[in-house]
Order: sequence, then C-alpha cells, then structure tokens
Amino acid sequence: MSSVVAKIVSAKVIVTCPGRNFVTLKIETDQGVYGIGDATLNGRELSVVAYLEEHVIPNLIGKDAQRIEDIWQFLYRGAYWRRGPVTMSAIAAVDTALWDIKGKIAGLPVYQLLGGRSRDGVLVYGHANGSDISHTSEEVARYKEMGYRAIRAQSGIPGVKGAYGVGRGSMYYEPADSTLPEETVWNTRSYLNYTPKLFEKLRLDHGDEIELLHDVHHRLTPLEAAQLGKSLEPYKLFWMEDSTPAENQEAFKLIRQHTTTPLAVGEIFNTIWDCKDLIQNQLIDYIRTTVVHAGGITHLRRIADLASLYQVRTGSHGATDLSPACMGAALHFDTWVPNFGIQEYMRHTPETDEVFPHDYSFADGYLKIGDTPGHGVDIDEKLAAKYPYEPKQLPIARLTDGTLWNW
Ligand code: EZ4
Ligand code: CO
Repeated sequence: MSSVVAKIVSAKVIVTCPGRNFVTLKIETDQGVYGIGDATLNGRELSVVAYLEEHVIPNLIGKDAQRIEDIWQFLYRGAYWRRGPVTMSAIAAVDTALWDIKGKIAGLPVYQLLGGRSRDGVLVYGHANGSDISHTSEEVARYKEMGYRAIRAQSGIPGVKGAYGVGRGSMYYEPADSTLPEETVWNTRSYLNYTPKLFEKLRLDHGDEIELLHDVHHRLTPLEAAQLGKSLEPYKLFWMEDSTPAENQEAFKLIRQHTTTPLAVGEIFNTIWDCKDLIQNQLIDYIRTTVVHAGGITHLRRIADLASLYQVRTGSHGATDLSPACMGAALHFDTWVPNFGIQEYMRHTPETDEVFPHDYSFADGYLKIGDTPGHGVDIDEKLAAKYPYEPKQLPIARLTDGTLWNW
C-alpha cells in the first residue's frame, strides 16, 4: 500500500518562453513523487512568480501534499487578502500540482479521483480567425477539415485596426505580442453592422450542423449586447461570449431579457463569488472559469456544482496562454464533470508541446486523455531552460476618438 503522508520537501517555479511565456510550479515530496501546475497569467507572469516564491512556497515545505483541501483553505483563507488573479493563479498552481501528486501516489488518473468518467471524449472548439468575412469562412472550412465539430469565428472589420481575435499567423494566434501594449482601435457601430453578416455567410457556406461560437471580448454595453444577441438569433450560435464586462453581474439581466442567443462568461473570473449571481439568476448558459485562473480543480469543482443546480454548463477557457499543464488538468475535470458543455482548445506550438510532454490528443473534434497517473502532463526542465522569459503584454483598445476601451 502506498504511504498516506507525502511530505513536501521542495517547490520551485519554472519560467519558460517556447513561443510565449509559461509559469509552472513543480512540487516534490519525500515519496519521490512530484507534481506540476500551471501558474501562467498572461502579461503579468512575474507577479505570480513573486507571489509563489515569496509568499506561498515557504508555507508549503513540510506540509502533507495529500491534504489538498486543507492546503487550499490555508492559501485562500489564511492569506487574509483574498481572491484576485495573482493569488488565485498561484493557488491554482499548487492545487493542480497536488492533484497530480495524489494521482501518481494512488496510481490513478485525476479523473478517477474526481469520480470517474462521465464521457468518452471532451468536445472542443477551435478558432477560425480571418481578416474579413470570406477569409473567416475559408478558415472555418479548414477547421472542419481538421475534424472540429465546434468552431469559434472572429473576423477583422474593414477599416478597424486590430479587431479582437484576428492573428498574424493562421494556427497560433498570440495576442500578447509586444513589450508594451499594442494599441488597437474599436468601432462598435462597424462591429454591430458586420458581425451578423459574418454569421449569415458562415451558415450559407457551412450549413446548420456545425456549432459556431463567437467572442465579443467585453466590447459592448449591455444594450448593445442585447442587440447583437438578437441579430445573431437566426444563425443559432452555440454561444456569444463576454458580450459585456461582467464586474456588474446584474448587467446580464438586460441582455437575457432580450435574446435567446446562449451566453457564456467567466474566463477572467477567479472565484465562485464572481459568478454566483450570474449562475443563481440563470443569466448565463456557460461558465468559462478554468483551472489556472479560478483556484485549481478544487475550486472549479465548487463552481461547477453550483452551476449544475441551475442547468449552467461548463465551457472552460483554453487559450494558448494557458499551458499544457492547465489543459491536462482541465481535460480530467471535463471528463468527469457532469454538467460539461464544451472546452476551448487553441493549439500550442510544437516548441511548447515539446517542453510539456502530455498524454492528451485530438481526434474527430474531441480531446481525449490517457490513463497516466496524475494529470498526464510533465515538463522537460532542460528544454524549458533554453527558452528564457520575454516581457510581453496584451494589447489595449481605444475608441476612434482615443477613449480607452475594454480590450
Ligand atoms: O483573449 O486568453 O476566449 N478566449 C479569449 C482569449 C484571451 C486570452 C487573453 O490572455 O478571449 O484569447
Ligand atoms: Co474569450
């Protein structure tokens, strides 16, 4: 029988930039078993590194890695200063690494520890990004050919510099691309005019079976969001994401009253408190909180359970700035969680995949996890050391008159 206690003997933070920055926590135990967790916060990476190194790691040494819940409570309640992306990403990294360790000691994949399989594969959506409507339609075709059953479509808007979601390359969209933020321009009128035409064309070209998604990326007011939702109803979107900033959860009441387009929110949320009202008032259909930014598997499970009471399903964030260690943990969670909806999946570059060997793979529109004990993702430290940190920030957006807007 394996030992019940696994004392944490060391923990370290690994920063690597195989195309983009990733922060990884590695925790080692006296059982010779280690675990890793993602701590990446895009554009603010080193603040999480400092939080982990200065304030978290000294508290971990000597603790029993098996006591995941107690360590979570210690880091959340015990810090006095609760919540926030830096704190919750750091807690998530610890939590993910501890689930990894528990799985390895038990000889079981994490989804088994959670309660076992609820589905054979995890439905994912990919990103089709084009410079205009016809280009986006070509990209949707390409994603269909790759096997995707659900595709997020974003398009450049003629006359608007740097509309959200339109990358430089076709496969690996990376918004955090410059040392200081790139300035983009936002024009709500052009966007509201253009977007229904995009989805009209996509339905014409690709039929009614493929699931289509769209990310507004916090750009609209509640009333504008309601207008967009209404104008997209004929095209039966899987969801309209982040249609207005959600600091004020009540804002979604207005959107909800006016449209039956399904609503998804929450990739920037850090705790259950950020989405409690949205869920309890059934103002959203999908909750996008994810492992790395919402306190790890331990906290995400709490959010999903609350959501299940109100028929809100999960749709976790899965952009490339979330490392493969987050994706592996997320896929175990997705494989178990009863109220699963969909998982975002932006492919990492081959360099990133090499730094993070993993046992998940894509086929026929689904991601499938293997049965490696733990979460099935490792880090090649030697290779990671070859890619030093590069300071990068996310863009900002301004309205055409120069007013700072939500990127
Ligand atoms: O802009 O993860 O739905 N996906 C997204 C992402 C976010 C980035 C920010 O770091 O909105 O592409
Ligand atoms: Co988004």
